Amino acid sequence: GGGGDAEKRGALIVLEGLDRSGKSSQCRALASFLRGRGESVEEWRFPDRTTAIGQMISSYLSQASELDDSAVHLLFAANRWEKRSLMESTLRKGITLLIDRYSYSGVAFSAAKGLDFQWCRTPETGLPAADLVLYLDIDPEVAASRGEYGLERYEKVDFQRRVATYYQAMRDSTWQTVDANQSVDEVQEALREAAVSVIQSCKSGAELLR
Ligand code: T5A
Ligand code: NA
Repeated sequence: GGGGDAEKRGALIVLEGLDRSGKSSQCRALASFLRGRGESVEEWRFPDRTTAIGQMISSYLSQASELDDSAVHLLFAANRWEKRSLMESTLRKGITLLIDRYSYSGVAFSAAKGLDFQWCRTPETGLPAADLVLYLDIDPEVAASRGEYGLERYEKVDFQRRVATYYQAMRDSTWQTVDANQSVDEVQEALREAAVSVIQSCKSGAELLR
């Protein structure tokens, strides 16, 4: 470390979890908490439904169209690759990215459909690596009781259980698991310290952009 760029680098923080685990709500709250502390933060999400690829994915998820399982897997990955250079330049400006779902969703959901786990990981290789993964751990039955569950393609309890096993297979030292069966405020409290700490280490150049 020691270079000016390393000192300015923002952190790549990812929120992951089963459908309805509370990722989007927590992302919003965490971003506003961090901004209140003077941090520069952008909130992103995948799939990014605003691009041409994202619109194909969105139509597939809402069950308005059918696609081959492998083809849709590659579209989800391509939707991250089309954002790669913007992700990297944003981090290099010292802006922290809070991302609602990332490659872990890509792998866990496709593997749960029966695609080969290693094959699923291949197109994710080379994307910017997360500095911190906040995994919102929820009982699929609790998730199913939350608002609007069941409208999208993957929102079925048995399927979500399989997704959870693939998430567990991807855990590494960047992961922090939070009990997402708790109230919105309790979950938020549990996320803050880890986020503040990783932003500090990225600023000090302790974590270099891989
Ligand atoms: N997918 C995604 C892939 O297959 N491959 C990929 O590469 C990627 C990136 C869409 C689907 O795509 C799959 C995974 C998904 O199946 P999405 O657009 O992120 O992904 O899905 P959304 O529908 O936007 O989000 P989720 O359904 O996952 O919900 P969240 O964001 O986890 O939950 P949130 O915050 O919207 O909350 C859901 C409801 O619960 C309430 C909220 O008020 C809301 O009503 N709630 C709580 N209630 C009680 N206690 C709490 N602690 C609560 N927290 C939230
Ligand atoms: Na969401």
